[in-house]
Amino acid sequence: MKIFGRSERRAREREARASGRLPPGQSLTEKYPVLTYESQREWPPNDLSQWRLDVTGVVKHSFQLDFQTLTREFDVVDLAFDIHCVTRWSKLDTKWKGVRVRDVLARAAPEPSARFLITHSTTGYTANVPLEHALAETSLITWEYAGQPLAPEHGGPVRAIIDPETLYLWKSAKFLRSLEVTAEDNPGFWERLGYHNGGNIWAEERFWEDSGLQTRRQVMRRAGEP
Ligand SMILES: Nc1nc2c(c(=O)[nH]1)N[C@H]1C(S)=C(S)[C@@H](COP(=O)(O)O)O[C@H]1N2
Ligand SMILES: [Mo]
Repeated sequence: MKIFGRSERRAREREARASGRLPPGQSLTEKYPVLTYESQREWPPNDLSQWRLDVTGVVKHSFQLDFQTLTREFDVVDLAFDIHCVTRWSKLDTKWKGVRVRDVLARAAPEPSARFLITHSTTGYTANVPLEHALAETSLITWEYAGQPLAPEHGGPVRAIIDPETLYLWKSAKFLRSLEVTAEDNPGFWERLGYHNGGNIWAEERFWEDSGLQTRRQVMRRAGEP
């Protein structure tokens, strides 16, 4: 089956670059690469009826919800946007169904001290962002990609997508388990291992070196840890 010829991919890439849609240092993929550090036996059951989300931290109302409650009590939206991985692939016009993170956070009512969101996976993976990225129009709790249930290798049954047109996709935790609102920053899984704490794709915030930091200790200090 021919999906896209190589010259066609290049033509699309040139067009995306010319129209300012392709961030610096990225190239287009027509595939959907899988980037998961967890081994398959750590993945959660691929079963929406068993899935739960905790919303916790510096909020007035912590709560837990199941999938039925999520889809019944919040607006379900269909969104299309581009995604960008720090390993230099970008994918245009990806289509998702989900509930906006900001709607779920609004129910929790963040305290005035709230400044960051840490998303947690069932596996222990975490990703940290300033709250404004969590509140972005395109930040989603999602269970459907391209009209199909989200595949386990892409983070099913439910994953987060966090401000994908501003932040590299490592900020979007697969196997979503909880949203933790915090007053202090707390570098996540890849941030502790050498990825930039910010992760802005347009500023190419890829690795510690890009922020002038060299060691994990400097990264943790910058985040407020003594
Ligand atoms: N739990 C978890 N979430 C994760 C990752 C991971 O390894 N584990 N990888 C991140 C990275 S680096 C990217 S690019 C995207 C990849 O999503 P995909 O495998 O569906 O393309 O998920 C992000 N979220
Ligand atoms: Mo990535």
